[in-house]
Amino acid sequence: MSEDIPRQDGAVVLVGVDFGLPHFDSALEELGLLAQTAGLTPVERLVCKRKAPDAALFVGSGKADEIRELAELHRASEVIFDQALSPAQQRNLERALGCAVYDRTFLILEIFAQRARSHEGKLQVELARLQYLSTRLVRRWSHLERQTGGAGVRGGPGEKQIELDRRMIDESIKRTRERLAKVQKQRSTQRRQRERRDTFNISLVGYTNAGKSSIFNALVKARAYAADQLFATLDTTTRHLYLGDARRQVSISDTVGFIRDLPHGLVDAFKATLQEAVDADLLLHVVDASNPHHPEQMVEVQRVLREIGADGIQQLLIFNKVDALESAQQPLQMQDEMDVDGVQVPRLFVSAHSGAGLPALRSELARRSGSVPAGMSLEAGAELHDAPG
Ligand SMILES: Nc1nc2c(ncn2[C@@H]2O[C@H](COP(=O)(O)OP(=O)(O)OP(=O)(O)O)[C@@H](O)[C@H]2O)c(=O)[nH]1
Ligand SMILES: [Mg+2]
Repeated sequence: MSEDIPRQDGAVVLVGVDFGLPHFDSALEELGLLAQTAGLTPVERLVCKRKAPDAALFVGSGKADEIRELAELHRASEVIFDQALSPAQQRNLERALGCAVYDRTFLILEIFAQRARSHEGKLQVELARLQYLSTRLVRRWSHLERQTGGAGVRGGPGEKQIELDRRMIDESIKRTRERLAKVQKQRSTQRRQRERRDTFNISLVGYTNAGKSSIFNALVKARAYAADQLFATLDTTTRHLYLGDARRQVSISDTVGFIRDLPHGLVDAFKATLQEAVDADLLLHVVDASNPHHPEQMVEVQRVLREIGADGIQQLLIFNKVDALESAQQPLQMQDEMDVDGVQVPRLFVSAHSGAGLPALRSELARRSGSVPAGMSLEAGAELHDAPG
């Protein structure tokens, strides 16, 4: 029986099902990066095509057999699907495959849980995780029992157990929400105390791994954590940005990255963290120009910006990592404009690594914030100020 096969902890088989959607990642590259970021080791990747998901198993039963054999062959402890599975599909698959089965949503939640540092971040992730789990009444939440002092009975998911579990999880959700509301209230008071009106606020936003933290570091000469991992940054960091003879204070914030199919609960939970972006005077939308999927990534970022209500803020597109482009792909001009949802958005090409384009970015920021307008009148700078009051 498959249960008897010794499994290698952390070895995972990745599965992607191509339903003919344009963003299908046939190499499962992003899922592989997500798995690695969560500390897992992908040992095999398998993709298949289907018209629609099977209601019970997501894939066909023949494919499920194939996945089970692959998982046994590699002694994988888990199989991870690139798409969201329904709770029933997840349960059925675990039975059919003889090992733990997770989906992309769970993986993203796991990473956020590992990464969260601030009190608020931890609460936000916990809330999103509880909401995800509340629909999946399975045996995965021993941590909850520990927290609440234990509801005791393990054993099969009988009605009674499920009832207990449901109540426990609902109570945890309620408690977490209350704690979060308290923290967020304190935070908004602090924010109001900070004199924002005279400060020009810039926020870096973009797909995860685009290079936001690297650009932030290069601009403010700080050392925010930048790494070849997804979601290296979870908490918003804000610093003053010195742009020559500033007439006006400029602040810049590095924020959490976005990703395709960001679990809904997470977008919700991170709204407070992303508040810096919503309140910004200018968004620097950082794009990894060297990633062949960057057009889809940009669409996703625009979608999340709409969702958090930041789509009306003026943007600068920052096409980063030009050093990694082949010579045939190098931009002809380092500054131009690009059509984004029917709007012409100014675009700058830069490299946080080589420093190319950064002086131009700094002067563009200075110009927009009204801080170093060599030859620019005070009045022109003043136009950019928030309306008083
Ligand atoms: N070649 C090249 N790599 C870069 C450049 N800028 C950043 N990187 C690399 O891209 C990876 C991601 O950089 P980060 O700055 O952590 O990206 P981020 O957007 O902050 O990512 P998250 O916080 O995870 O959302 C790191 O391995 C960086 O070294 C660049 O200009 N050129
Ligand atoms: Mg970052």
